Amino acid sequence: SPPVSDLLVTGGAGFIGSNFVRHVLGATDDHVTVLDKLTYAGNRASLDGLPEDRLTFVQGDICDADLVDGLVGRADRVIHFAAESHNDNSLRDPWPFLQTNLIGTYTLLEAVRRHEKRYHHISTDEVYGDLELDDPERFTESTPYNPSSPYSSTKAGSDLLVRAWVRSFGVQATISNCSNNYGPYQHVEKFIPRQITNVIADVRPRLYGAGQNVRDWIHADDHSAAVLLISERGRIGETYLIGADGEKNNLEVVQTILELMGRPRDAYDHVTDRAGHDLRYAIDSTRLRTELGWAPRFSDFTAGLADTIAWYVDNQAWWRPQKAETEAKYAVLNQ
Ligand code: NAD
Ligand code: TDX
Repeated sequence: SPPVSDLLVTGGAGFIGSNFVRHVLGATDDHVTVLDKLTYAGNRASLDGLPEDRLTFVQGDICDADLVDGLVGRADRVIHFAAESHNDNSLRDPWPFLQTNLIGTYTLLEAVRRHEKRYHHISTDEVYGDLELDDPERFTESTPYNPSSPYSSTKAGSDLLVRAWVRSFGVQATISNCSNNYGPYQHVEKFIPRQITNVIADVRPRLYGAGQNVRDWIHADDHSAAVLLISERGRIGETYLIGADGEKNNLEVVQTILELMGRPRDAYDHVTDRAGHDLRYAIDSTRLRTELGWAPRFSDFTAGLADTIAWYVDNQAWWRPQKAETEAKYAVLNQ
């Protein structure tokens, strides 16, 4: 069996980070140290029930260079999920995005450079901008960067820092850019959990604009498996796109949620569109599939969505405390 590693996972109390920690503790014998600031988006309860002898939780900021230096020095490899992650928040107040996404990534890169540790950087397909609805091409590893929002521009900037640290300082890093994730433990500010929890609360789902915008959905557990594989076997300096051929427009997603929850398919409202709203994302994940042999396990979106709805129905204590505050933030934008 492979030697046991100590993984430093930043943002491990967030949506994708907590799914990743659960995945790693199930699929390997590795030990995980989570570094998470527990912002509004982080929740310690998302790591409940995991084996305590293999998980260490540290509450702290990735911009804290002394703290990061000590933790990176003790780890075998670093997997960086922590970020400010929500586009709508970045339109209200960009500053935390610059701080965490750019300065935080810089702080981690300096530490992995000093300690010569392998680093995997989690990013998004939003760095590539958007596609026309009828564009036959999808995003690949060579698509030029063209981000639209404060969120995606700071993620793009963080990716470019990683590339520069690889080239100029020989840092042992890989990057992945994934499409839209869904699954358990996603904050109720995001599209799918917002609509599921609205319907549970008897509030009509809210569709931005006409609902024609397309997202390429992947289950968070498929993302986790890809990240684990790349962090172990990906080629240093390479970028891998992660996607599961899951393109759907927002209207179709809302209608599917309504149908699965026993409501009429037209029981939603149109609200003010997002400023600068990207039209379509779509990922070509050929490199990841052919080079590393990854394939998604959740190929049926409707079944994955039904499981996700069941999770939000069964875990109301996890999301109820955030719901009112989240909706109050949206009310300011008339969304
Ligand atoms: P999330 O907002 O649910 O979680 C982010 C986590 O990072 C939270 O636990 C938060 O407390 C923590 N954090 C924030 N600032 C921090 C700081 N300064 N120091 C330490 N911890 C801090 O986000 P998510 O949706 O799980 O996204 C995780 C990563 O995946 C991000 O890098 C995001 O860009 C990327 N990504 C997300 C998606 C998606 O669909 N959600 C798709 C592709 C890529
Ligand atoms: O109430 C809503 N109604 C609506 O129509 C919300 C919250 C969103 N939307 C639309 C906007 C998008 O077209 O749904 C789509 C998905 O919205 P979000 O969940 O906010 O995700 P998106 O902006 O696509 O970004 C997500 O995927 C890429 C993550 O939040 C990012 O962290 C990731 O990088």
